[in-house]
Amino acid sequence: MKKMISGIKPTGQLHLGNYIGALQPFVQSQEEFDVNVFIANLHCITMPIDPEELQTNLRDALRFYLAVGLDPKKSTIFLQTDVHEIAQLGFIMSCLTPMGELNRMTQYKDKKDTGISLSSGFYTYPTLMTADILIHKAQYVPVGDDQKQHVELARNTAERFNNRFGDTFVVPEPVIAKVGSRIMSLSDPSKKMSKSDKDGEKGVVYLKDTLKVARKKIMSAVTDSIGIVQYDVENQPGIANLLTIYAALKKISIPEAVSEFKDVQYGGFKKAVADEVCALLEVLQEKHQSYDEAYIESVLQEGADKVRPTAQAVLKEVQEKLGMEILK
Ligand code: AQP
Repeated sequence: MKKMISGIKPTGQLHLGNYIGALQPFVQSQEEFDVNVFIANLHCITMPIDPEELQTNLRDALRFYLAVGLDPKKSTIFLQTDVHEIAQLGFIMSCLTPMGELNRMTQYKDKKDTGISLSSGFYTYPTLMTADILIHKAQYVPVGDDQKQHVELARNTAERFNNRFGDTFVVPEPVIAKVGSRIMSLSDPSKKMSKSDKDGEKGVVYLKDTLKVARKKIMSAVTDSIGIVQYDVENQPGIANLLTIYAALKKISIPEAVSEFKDVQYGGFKKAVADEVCALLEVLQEKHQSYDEAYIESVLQEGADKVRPTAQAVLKEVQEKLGMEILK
């Protein structure tokens, strides 16, 4: 069975973009692939955090992993820091990655351009992500559109290592959802829906939003004055985004979604999107409440125990090839 690896960094509450771009594809893959998903708590601390908030966000993320349908009997779920080998391989990967490549990373450039003070951990996080992926020898990495460049970096590093030190890593491929790989902000559809969006009160539907709040956000989503529900990203980005959300949740194609709303006005269309989103949130929130602490901990324990042997073997293989080991 081919392997998949992916993670989410709960720097804030998970949102509809995370669900459509990442969580839903993970769940759809678990019948066909050996799916491994982790909670990227090291990546979380690349930006300033509040420890209490982080605790809540980590636990919520895990509950949502389970609530969306990730089944610990089929998939492996673990916390990044429970597998120490990942951080160690991360340091090795940072030594094998030219700074020029990190300087080209769009996420880094975008954050740098905001003028906020960035940690060196934020700058090197794509090299940790390289380790996150390569340590599992996974073939596929399901990600949203924004993370594709980081998977390319992992591919480059794997190829470079294999050429220089002999065949070691599987060169992974990004898997991007056909519909919904980039859900946009509801208040500014030129921007990605993002946890760190300062306009989260309007632009981001969080999986924990009350149904009333979520519905209000969808009904107030920025649209245009054209008045026809059609998929035109350039001239009607808000409507295109709502169509994408609707199609992704209903698991239909964009043309199918468009044809459902051919003669419908924006108000009616938004209501239909809000109904879909609220139906999803209602189910997820109910399940989210239903897991007790002991169960949550057992899922993480089993996940880390399952992943660790491969991680240890790969790290050892890499260190041996680099001539770093003494004890056999
Ligand atoms: N808007 C989105 N549409 C589709 N997919 C998305 N993803 C994130 N936002 C969208 C995908 O979700 C997975 C987990 O992402 P992440 O939380 O680890 O990091 P991120 O991509 O940096 O997400 P955010 O919300 O934008 O976080 P902040 O604001 O903290 O930087 C990934 O597969 C991602 O592509």
